[in-house]
Amino acid sequence: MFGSRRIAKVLLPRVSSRSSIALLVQRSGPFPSSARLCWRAAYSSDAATSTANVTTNSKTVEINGKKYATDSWFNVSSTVLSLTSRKLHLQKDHPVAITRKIIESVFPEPTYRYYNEFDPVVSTYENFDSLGFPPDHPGRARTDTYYINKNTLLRTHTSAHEAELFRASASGGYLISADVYRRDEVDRSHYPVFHQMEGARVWDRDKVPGKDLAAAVLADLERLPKHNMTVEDPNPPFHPERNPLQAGHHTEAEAAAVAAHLKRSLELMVNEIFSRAKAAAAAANAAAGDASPTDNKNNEEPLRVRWVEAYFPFTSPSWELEVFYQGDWLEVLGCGVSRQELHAGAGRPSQVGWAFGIGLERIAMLLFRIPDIRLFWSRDERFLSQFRGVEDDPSRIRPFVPFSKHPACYKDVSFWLAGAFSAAGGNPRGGAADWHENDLMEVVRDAAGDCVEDVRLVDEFTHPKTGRRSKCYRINYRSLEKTLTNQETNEMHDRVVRGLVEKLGVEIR
Ligand code: FA5
Ligand code: MG
Repeated sequence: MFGSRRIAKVLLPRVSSRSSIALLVQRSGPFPSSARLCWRAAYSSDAATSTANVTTNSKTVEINGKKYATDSWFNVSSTVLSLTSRKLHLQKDHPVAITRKIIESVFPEPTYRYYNEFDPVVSTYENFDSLGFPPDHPGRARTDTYYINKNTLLRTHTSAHEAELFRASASGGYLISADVYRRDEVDRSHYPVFHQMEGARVWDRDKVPGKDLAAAVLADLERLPKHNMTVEDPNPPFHPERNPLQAGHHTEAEAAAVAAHLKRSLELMVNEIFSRAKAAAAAANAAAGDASPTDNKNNEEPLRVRWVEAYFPFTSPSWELEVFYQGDWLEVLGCGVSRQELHAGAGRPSQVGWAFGIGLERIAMLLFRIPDIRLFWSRDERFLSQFRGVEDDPSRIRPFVPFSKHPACYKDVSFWLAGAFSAAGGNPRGGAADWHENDLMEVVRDAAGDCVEDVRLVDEFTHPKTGRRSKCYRINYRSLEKTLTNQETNEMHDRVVRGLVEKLGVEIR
């Protein structure tokens, strides 16, 4: 019954349920409330789970030494809870921390202040409302976000601290580095916990010389270093429909000046990262006695970077920066001119500025050529030793050398969706539309942890008579650290199957 049914044809491309905060805004319609009813808690309410810093029981959860009351919204697995204490961005010589330090060097003190210790537990107000997310925004769904209780969650992005820092107004700019949490798919570039760096720069229109904001911003732009990287930027600084400036708040000259300062600042950051990546590859080649320094074998692709228009509820106009990497455009950050409502709401209506949010793992993967996001969580010396001494001396950065590629073993699981998910289940909403793949991903992560490389939907079927729906997922088991035995893989797969039955109520085919 739990057999590994193999289906050769991969039927559907994978679509991330949440590839970005920006994307989500474009989906409309209220969050399907039935999804809430379908969730069964990912932890046993009786059995207290305990790790170094985390304890849960049916009523409270302790995270980083603080206790929080849980309620029916609680959906954080013990695996994810156990990661809240890791703080990779603060771990000396960890690639995430090294990447943070390099980015900080491009945004120097005292103009920028660094905040690296904010607690991951925030209110729904901080994470969503303070940033202008509408009440029915899909990002608030329990299928996408880890809730402690109805009003408290694990932050999904570092922007959760924006309003607080705008209010404090302690410096001309800031950087926040922190762990962020999203229920998401399982593959080599997605992990339920990753690290973001948020940056912002503000000017006070009442305090700049002659109250000429645009001139002050342009003068600061002039003081920034220049770079000779080619950047594709085909769109105008703002567009009335697609990417409007904030009429009534900013003149065209002001919006254009802030946008130019923002883009140059971020281009300098990308240039810094890629210059270091290039130097690292050249040094590795030289050490391997590989041809002359002019041999560009591993860097044959010239760096390509482009700006694309984007949407965030808390910036306008907005952009994403993409880098051409391994044959495709990879989004590395989102940014824009901060919405004036945020400054006003923080009691600083005369402030104007920009903000950005970047994924540190994504940048670290480019910088060190780290092929799998799970590696960042490894405590294996063969991983960690490759970065030792680099934080204090970034000239020692070298491309990561994979220590092994252990064999993969995939197993399929086929099941009928539970009544509430199934068209035959009498759900007036059509049921199956409320099936959330992220719930399955969470069960898999909980049962098999980092031994799962990816999970893919390989078959779907609707029974022509009963309307019952079935799905088949292929789970690819591969440890980064050792060769899994058949028995280990089978045991993990059995745990996955049991978890799907117990937590999602599916019926195994
Ligand atoms: C945000 O999170 C916004 N808060 C960014 C922002 C800040 C915009 C300030 C404007 C002003 P987004 O969801 O696109 O946006 O994520 C930002 C970056 O985080 C992405 O560009 C990417 O580099 C990284 N990221 C997002 N999801 C993942 C993921 N699942 N795994 C790894 N990195 C991710
Ligand atoms: Mg995005």
